[in-house]
Amino acid sequence: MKLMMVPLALLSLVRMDIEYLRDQPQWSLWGDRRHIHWDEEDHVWVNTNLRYEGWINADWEASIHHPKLRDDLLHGERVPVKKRIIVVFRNDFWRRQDDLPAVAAAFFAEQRSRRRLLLINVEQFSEQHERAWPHLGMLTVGTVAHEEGWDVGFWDELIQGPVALENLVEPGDVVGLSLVVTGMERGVELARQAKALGARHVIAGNDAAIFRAKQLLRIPDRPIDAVFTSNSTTAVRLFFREIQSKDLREIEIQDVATDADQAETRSNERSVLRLDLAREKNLRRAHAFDPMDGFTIPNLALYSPEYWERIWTFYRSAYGHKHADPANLRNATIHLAQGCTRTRGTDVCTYCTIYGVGDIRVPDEEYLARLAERYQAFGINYLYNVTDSAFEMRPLASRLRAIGFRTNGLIIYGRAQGLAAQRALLDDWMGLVSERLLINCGMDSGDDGMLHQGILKSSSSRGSRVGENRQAVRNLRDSGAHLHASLIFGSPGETVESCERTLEFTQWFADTLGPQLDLVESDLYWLNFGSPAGRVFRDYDYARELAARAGKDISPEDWRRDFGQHAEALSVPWSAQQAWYRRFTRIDDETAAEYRRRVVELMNRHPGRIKGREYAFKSPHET
Ligand code: B12
Repeated sequence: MKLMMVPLALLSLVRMDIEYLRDQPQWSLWGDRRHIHWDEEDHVWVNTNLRYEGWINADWEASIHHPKLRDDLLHGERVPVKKRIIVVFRNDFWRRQDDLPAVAAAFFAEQRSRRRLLLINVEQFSEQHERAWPHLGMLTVGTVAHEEGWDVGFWDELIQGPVALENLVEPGDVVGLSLVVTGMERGVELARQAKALGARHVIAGNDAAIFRAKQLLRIPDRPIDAVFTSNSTTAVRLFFREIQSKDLREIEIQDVATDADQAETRSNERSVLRLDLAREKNLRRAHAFDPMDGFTIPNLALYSPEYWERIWTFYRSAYGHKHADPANLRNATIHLAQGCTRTRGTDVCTYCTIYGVGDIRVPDEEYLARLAERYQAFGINYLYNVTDSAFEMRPLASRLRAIGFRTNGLIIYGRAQGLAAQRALLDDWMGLVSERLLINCGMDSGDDGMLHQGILKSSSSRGSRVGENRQAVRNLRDSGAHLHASLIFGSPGETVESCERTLEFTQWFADTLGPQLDLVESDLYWLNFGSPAGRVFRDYDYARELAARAGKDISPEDWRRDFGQHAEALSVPWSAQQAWYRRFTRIDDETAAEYRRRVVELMNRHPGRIKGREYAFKSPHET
């Protein structure tokens, strides 16, 4: 009897995996690549080119007699691909370790460590921030790795506090660090700890890592082995597929850098974005551009129920009073489209450190329908769309309406220029919610000089940006939408008078909107690598231009001491931040801090405001 069990026990230790060979479709994927996308769920290509063919009408009539044709026209032609059967050892056996013979357990422990990914959202000031939103970036990477058969664990320092790696990392693990500006130094320390605990590889991604990939990979003791230098999920998928059988040095994947020289220079400076755009155009011409890269339907259940409960509890306590049924609020971040309409591909506000703003793409209805369905099925009823600026994306609003998209509430980013000029579009967005629409808008300043020259809020020099800010507020009031405004004190050329104008403007829109004004975040002008203003670390003439805006000048020695010497740093030192004020404004960081305090006081008198997010970010150095 016992002997009979062995083959069965052995059989229970393997699993048959099917690999779908995307590059081997069963029949040709004809037509324009933009209308062909991969269906992750059914593992087929979906070719919707039929919809775009001139002779569609004839087809439509004919299709009445040919259900397949009608189906292809309606839902796209579904093209299966060749498959490969892979026999893999079960990586969840460790949950059943107690019933395995010791030899097998040891053997499989080794197997298991080959495919465990631990993702960490690194945050060195976790106590400072609101903890009301899940980390969609980590979840997206985790979803892709999990689809490739990896066991994925998460730790979000923003939500869960500092991570104790010794409790989580096991020999052979891959540790993934999600790095934004407030996590760089700590991220490098955690990478060293993870290596000391036996992690096989430490990889990094997210905006700050993307903008400082070379610098991260140049660190002498190589704490970080690879940096993902874009938002590409194809790069993530290929990495977790190939690293199972290849050594890191053999890996050659676009946008995965394992060596500083390999890492592309990333920045929101126009000169760099122009190169990115040219590269994209060439890929499109060669039909090698995947318009759906970066769009992945997240597996929301990969985050634990405890993680979700923490977020929902925090959200309900901070924002609940703005909702009809706070007790049943289930909020989440969603990625409905990519890019910022302000950029037109190459022109970015001088302080912006969001990677990918020039990459503007809107997914098709079929994808949006599946995405909305996934969130609905998980019970999410309040969505924060993270698209850098979605308001003016008319195709997105119309596709959402076409698929019958509806949610209790929605947050989108919108530019004042768009809100002022496209009143009707506000009603379109309002039509997608049953309770509330919140527009997150960088109003930034009440001074035209700051908005036109300091921040370069728009590529058009015509008209008044402050006038647009005010018209945007009036349109929001009339539409019933709510506002989350952000302000900045310290743009190039800033003076006490321009700060006063910003304060006066804030009082005006608070009075104009009343309860429709939810919160105002005020900020210093943060100087970060990757922003157009980051050029100041490499370009003395640009520094002179900035100084001239404040009626000042800067000597080469002062420039080198204040900025030049930090060009290769991982993050911008506070001294350079203070020098920014000293050299390029007519105020200083303390005056800016004082105006931030006055905005907080103004909002503390505003009935129904959201508490706890007055300061977008307060550096520990700040008074
Ligand atoms: C939603 C959001 C939040 C939410 C949720 C937390 C979070 N970080 O997601 C909240 C409001 C809590 C938040 C807080 C903060 N945020 Co924030 N946030 C965003 C926002 C609007 C969207 C992020 C998002 O969900 N994108 C969509 C997902 C799918 O993509 P993703 O996160 O970029 O991840 C992709 C890639 O980067 C990559 N990736 C990401 N992580 C990893 C890890 C590995 C191992 C790999 C391989 C790949 C990888 O793969 C993902 C799929 O493509 C971005 C702006 C933007 N549009 O990116 C700012 C942004 C990321 N935030 C920023 C900052 C500074 C902060 C704060 C520090 C600010 C503050 N208030 O103090 C805090 C703390 C951040 C933290 N440690 O989490 C900055 C970062 C700037 C920079 N260059 O570093 C951004 C870019 C905004 C800005 N104005 O510059 N944020």
